[in-house]
Amino acid sequence: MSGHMIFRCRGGSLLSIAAMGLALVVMALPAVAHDYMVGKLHIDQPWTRATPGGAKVAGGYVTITNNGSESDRLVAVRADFSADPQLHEMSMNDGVMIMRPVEGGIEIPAGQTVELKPGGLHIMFMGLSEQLRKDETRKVTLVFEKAGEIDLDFPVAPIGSKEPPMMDHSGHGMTN
Ligand SMILES: [Cu+2]
Repeated sequence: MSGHMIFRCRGGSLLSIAAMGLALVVMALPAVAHDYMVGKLHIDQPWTRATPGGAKVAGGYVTITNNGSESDRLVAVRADFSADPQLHEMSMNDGVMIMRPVEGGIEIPAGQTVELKPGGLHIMFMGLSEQLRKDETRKVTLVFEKAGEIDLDFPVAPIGSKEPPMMDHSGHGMTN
């Protein structure tokens, strides 16, 4: 009986050590949030890409998961730095890949994840009013039909990136 108690006690200690380790790992992560919740939607890893000087467009990317039981729809995007943010899809036209605005917004079906990424569905920031430089961050508002609006931080990846920028900016600001 007492042996059983000791076993449980040890188990408890191990668990709390593991929990402390996890807390340390969480604390070591950079403070920049890269995932968000709005209503039943989980929004992960928004990012955009640096632009050459004078460029008038930039892409925007984000992953949206609908944990609800009803379909929702990304209907609009707003951003201070873009006169006309649009939602685009890629499609083949006479053997050539083209992009065009998505009619009626992008559906986020119940229980599914929709990824906006280079070469697929994406946000297109038209009419840029300023250059986007790597390591900067831009505020962007996504508007959903049911879940409503949410403001996100879009970190800026280097020109030509196919993937989100590294989130760890430790030391950033000390060297440049
Ligand atoms: Cu586009």
